[in-house]
Amino acid sequence: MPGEHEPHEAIWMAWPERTDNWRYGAKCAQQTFVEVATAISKSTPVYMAANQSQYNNAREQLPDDITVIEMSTNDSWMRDIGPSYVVNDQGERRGIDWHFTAWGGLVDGLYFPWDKDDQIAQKICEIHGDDSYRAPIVLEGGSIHVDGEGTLYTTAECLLHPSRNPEMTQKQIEVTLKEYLNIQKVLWIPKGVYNDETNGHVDNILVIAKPGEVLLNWCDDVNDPQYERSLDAYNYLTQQSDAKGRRLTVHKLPMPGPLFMDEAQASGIDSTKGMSRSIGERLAASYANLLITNKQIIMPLLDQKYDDQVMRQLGTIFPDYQITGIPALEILLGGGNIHCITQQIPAIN
Ligand code: KQY
Repeated sequence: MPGEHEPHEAIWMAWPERTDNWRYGAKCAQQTFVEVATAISKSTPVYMAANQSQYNNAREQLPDDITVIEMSTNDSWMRDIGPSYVVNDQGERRGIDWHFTAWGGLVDGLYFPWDKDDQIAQKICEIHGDDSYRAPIVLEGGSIHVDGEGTLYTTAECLLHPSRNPEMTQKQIEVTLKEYLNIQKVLWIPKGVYNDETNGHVDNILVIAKPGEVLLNWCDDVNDPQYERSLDAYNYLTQQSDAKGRRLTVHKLPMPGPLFMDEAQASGIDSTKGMSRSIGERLAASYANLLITNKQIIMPLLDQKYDDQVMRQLGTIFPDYQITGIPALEILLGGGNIHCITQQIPAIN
C-alpha cells in the first residue's frame, strides 16, 4: 500500500446530507466540502459521490472540473468507506474492500443501516476499472496509516475495540493486515484522540510526513484528558523502529482548543440514538486530520490561537508543499475532519 505522500491519480469524497449528523440539513457542511474539494482539485482530480436526491445540488455547488457521480451512500466519510489501494511491482493496482459497520456495528455504531456505505469501495474500484479484494475483517480506512515502506500505524483502542473484530486476536488482525496490505510491521499506538466517536482512529492523532517521520497531536496540559493519551503515544513511538529499522522522528503538533460544542453548534441536528450531539460535548479536534495529495497539504483551520503556528510548522516539515488551510469546524461537528472525508486513488504508470 503506497504512502499518502506518493502520487495520486484522484481523490474521492462523498456529499454530506444526513440531518442527524450535519446541522441545518448539512447546508454549512456542504459549503465546507466544496471548499475542500476545490482546494484539492488544484493538484488532484476530485470525484464526488452524491445520492440521487442531492445530485443536482452537489453539481450546482461544485466547480465544473469536479466530477460528481450519483452513488448511494449512508453518510460522507470517504476515508472509512472507500477502498485502500495496493500497487504491485508491475504497476498494477487493486482496491481492498473492508467490511464497514459504521464504527462499531450493533455494539456502538453511529448509525444503522450502513449497507450503502459498505458497497462504496467496490463501486469506486469498478469505476476505475480495478479489481478489488473483499477483506475478511471489519475496518475503516481512517483506522490505519501506512508509510509505503512496510510500516502500518494504528491504535489498539480502535482495532482491538470489542465492537470491531472481537473474534480475532491481535496477532490474527496483524496477519490479516500484513497479507492484504503487504506490510511488514504494525505499530500499535495505545489510544487516539479523547472523545473521538470512531473509537480513536489513528488518522486523528497522527500524520506520516514520510517514512520514519511523523507528526503527533500533542497536549501540554496535564489536567486535560488528552495529555496522557498523547504522552503514551509519544513514549511508544519514540521507543519503536519501523519496518526498515529506522528510529522514528516524532514532531509535536499543538492540539486546538480544547474545543466544546456550544449551543448554536448543537442545534439544527436531528436526534438519533447513535450520535451524541449535546451542548458542552468535547470535540475531538486535531490538526493531524489533514490530507496530503500531490505536493499539497489541505489542513483544517480549527482555532485561531494555533492555526498560523501549525501552518508554519507544516511549512518547515513539508518545505516543497503548497499548504492550504480550510475553516473546518463544520466537519469537526460531524465527527471528523479533512482526512476522514477524503480517500486517494494512487497513480500508476
Ligand atoms: O473517520 C471519521 N472520523 C469518521 C467519523 C464519523 C462520524 C460520524 N458521525
